[in-house]
Amino acid sequence: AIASIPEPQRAAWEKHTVKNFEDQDGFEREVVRHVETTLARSLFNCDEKAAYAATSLAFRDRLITDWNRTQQQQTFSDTKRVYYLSLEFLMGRALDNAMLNVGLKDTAKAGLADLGFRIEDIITQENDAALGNGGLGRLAACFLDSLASLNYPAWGYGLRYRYGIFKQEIIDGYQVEVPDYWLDFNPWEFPRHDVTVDIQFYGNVRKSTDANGKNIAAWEGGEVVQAVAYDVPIPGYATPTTNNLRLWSSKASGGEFDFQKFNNGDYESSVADQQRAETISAVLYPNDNLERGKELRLKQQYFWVAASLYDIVRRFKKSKRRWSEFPEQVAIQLNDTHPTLAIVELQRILVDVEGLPWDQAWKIVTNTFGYTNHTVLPEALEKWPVSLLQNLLPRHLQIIFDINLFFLQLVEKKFPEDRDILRRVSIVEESQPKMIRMAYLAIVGSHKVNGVAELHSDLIQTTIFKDFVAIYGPDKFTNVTNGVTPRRWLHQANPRLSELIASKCGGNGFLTDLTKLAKLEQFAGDKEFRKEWAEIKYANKVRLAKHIKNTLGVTVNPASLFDIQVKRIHEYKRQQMNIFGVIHRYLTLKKMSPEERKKQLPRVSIFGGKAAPGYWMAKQIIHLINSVGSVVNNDADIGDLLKVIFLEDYNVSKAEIICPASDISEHISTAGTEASGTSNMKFVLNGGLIIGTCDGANIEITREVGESNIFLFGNLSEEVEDLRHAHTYGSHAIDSDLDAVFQEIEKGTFGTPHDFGALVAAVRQHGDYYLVSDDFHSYIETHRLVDEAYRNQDEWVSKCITAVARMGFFSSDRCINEYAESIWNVEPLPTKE
Ligand code: RUG
Repeated sequence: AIASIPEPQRAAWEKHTVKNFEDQDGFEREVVRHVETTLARSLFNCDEKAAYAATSLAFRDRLITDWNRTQQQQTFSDTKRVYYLSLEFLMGRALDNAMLNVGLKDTAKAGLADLGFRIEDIITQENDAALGNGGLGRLAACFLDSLASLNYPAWGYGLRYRYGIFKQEIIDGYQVEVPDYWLDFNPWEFPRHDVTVDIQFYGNVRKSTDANGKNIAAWEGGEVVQAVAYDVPIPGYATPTTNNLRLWSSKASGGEFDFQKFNNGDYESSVADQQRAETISAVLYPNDNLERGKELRLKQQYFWVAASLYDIVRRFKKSKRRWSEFPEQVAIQLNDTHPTLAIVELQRILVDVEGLPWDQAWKIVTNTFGYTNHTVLPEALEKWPVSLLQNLLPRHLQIIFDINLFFLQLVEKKFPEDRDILRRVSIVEESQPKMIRMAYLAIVGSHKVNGVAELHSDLIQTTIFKDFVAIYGPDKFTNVTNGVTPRRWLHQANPRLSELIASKCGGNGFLTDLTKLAKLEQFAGDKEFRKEWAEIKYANKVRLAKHIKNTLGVTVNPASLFDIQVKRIHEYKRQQMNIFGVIHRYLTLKKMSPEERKKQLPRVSIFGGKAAPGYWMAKQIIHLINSVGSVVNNDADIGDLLKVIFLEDYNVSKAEIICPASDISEHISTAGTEASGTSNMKFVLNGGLIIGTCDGANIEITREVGESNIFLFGNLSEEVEDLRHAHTYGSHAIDSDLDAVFQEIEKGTFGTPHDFGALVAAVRQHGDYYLVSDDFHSYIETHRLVDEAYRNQDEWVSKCITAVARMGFFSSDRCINEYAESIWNVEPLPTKE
């Protein structure tokens, strides 16, 4: 135990306690101090990187004092805490966010200018913390922001990957992956070398009985790897509450390397163990909505889950409460099935280590966990081979079998006549090889299961988890529609729009209560206001046009309609349909006379997103987009009427430039496939309209903003099954416009036709699983309506203003309050100054 300072000496501490800077002078003093001492530089060799470092350290110092205070108060008050377990946290940059949250960005801007720097140049020095793939990881980051801003006592737990999501380069139109080593300088983390946990793998289980005849299981042998904690402070907006994100890094246990081997000259194998241990947290798996069943991935999951639970249990034990009170002190949310082993690990700790009876332990476990499902796509549902678990985590496999046994007994009692249900719901899939179904384990071990948008939550209850609704009743299942943080996605990304909104909504209050945006609606008809609004949109488009020019060398006209689709590249998200639509537009323009062309609305079609390195079809889509771009962008007949842009290396900091610059953004997944989507919310919040299918959160966005302020098209999720059936068993006629597009591709207009053969064949010959042909006509038709609507700028801008005014529901604050009330049962605990 760490002793605190005795009473008589406390006065000295209090006298010297760190005082935060509050003004420009104080800020500059801190920057110069860090440059001259921490960084050992001076005014003669302070470059932008050093100025970034010193600015970050100055703000970090501020956060740390708040963070200490928050943690102390949370510990003393002994209230319930939330632990958010996520294998991904897509945080983006921290400095800008920290400056805005403590309300000192203007101070820093003036201070940096005084010291010879432009704040924009300093902010952009920072590497993105890109510890995630896409929506799931970014949602976790938005949640951390809301938890702190709403003063909830909460910690995030994740892995400290040395390499985040790869950097994407486009070379000759193809995606090339480059490693993202982001830790060369990271002032936002604190290594806690005193907080380490030994994590065991492999080995075997010895069973025995004690003097009272009680069964005992001991997990013995195997190898041990050390988990070292790295803490990242998470500041709330306009509150001193600063929460903690704890990321685990792996390290060989028992010293750096084997000295014996080293001294014998066996240098290579002396470091081998160390390297093997460090591999666990080395790299983020770059798959989005796809699981690949690799052993290292399972190792990552257990390593992170075991370290986190050890930490949580240790903290609970300090309170000296009874075990039955654990769920009153601890709520653990599983972000997808990736942390599902936490359920098994807690049961193991309670039964094997703490000696609780199985049933008592299981009650504690199920009352502690909540599980969020993020997908219904079969290829994304996690399953692990029994043989892999047997080898890596032998005791956990036994516990899973026991959990399953007791669960199936319950099912049998409830449905004695239905033999087939046991096979359907068993956690162990009786396949070859046998598999553990992680989603089923997560449901059985949690007290609440939620989907992330209304349609998605309905779908999980009526399709993939239908039997579980019958077993547990509907109350175990609920919906919490996703949201985004307006701090980063409006205030930080679009400062001018944020300021304009504040001027009409009675100040910055909308940033902490987004429903206050409603006041904007009355200005939708105000000419002067619309003019200011349109000017800001134009300036944001100019900013993106500059980025395009600087990175790709292509000139785009900011007066064109900017049509943007940025997200992971996936067949279900249908970027292929978008690019087929672009080709259709190109062909239509080509057929027109020069006079006719002059009447057309110029458009820039912008794409961005990464393909999983092993996802060949997604990579073909990227190639087609780039190939179409190089033809269209150089066609003198077309000029500014159509440009096709593929933005390299889409990430959080680029999204902050892209979202404010859209006129229309595309959210066009096959109905029923996109669980929610969150960029749809970001784009509307930034004053762009969307074209989308009736899928995920698009449906609720429509309900909120009104059907006249969104462009919906395509088949509904209820229709998908029948259409797929018809493709497989009937004759599948391809839409005639789409067929013309395919013929043009096959003529070689966009390069070797063979390169794109698979994309065409997927629709024509292989059943068109994603219904591109079925939706193509209404997609094209709806784009025509977009063009038409955009011509009337007054009305268009009115629509945008109205839509923003009605977006109050989509704040991640609303979302977190719903989780707190209906799943976690936790209360805010504001940090006192
Ligand atoms: O694909 C989903 C998105 O629809 C959703 O908005 C996001 C956050 O809930 O999660 C995404 N997701 C789902 N990412 N990975 C998965 C499956 O593991």
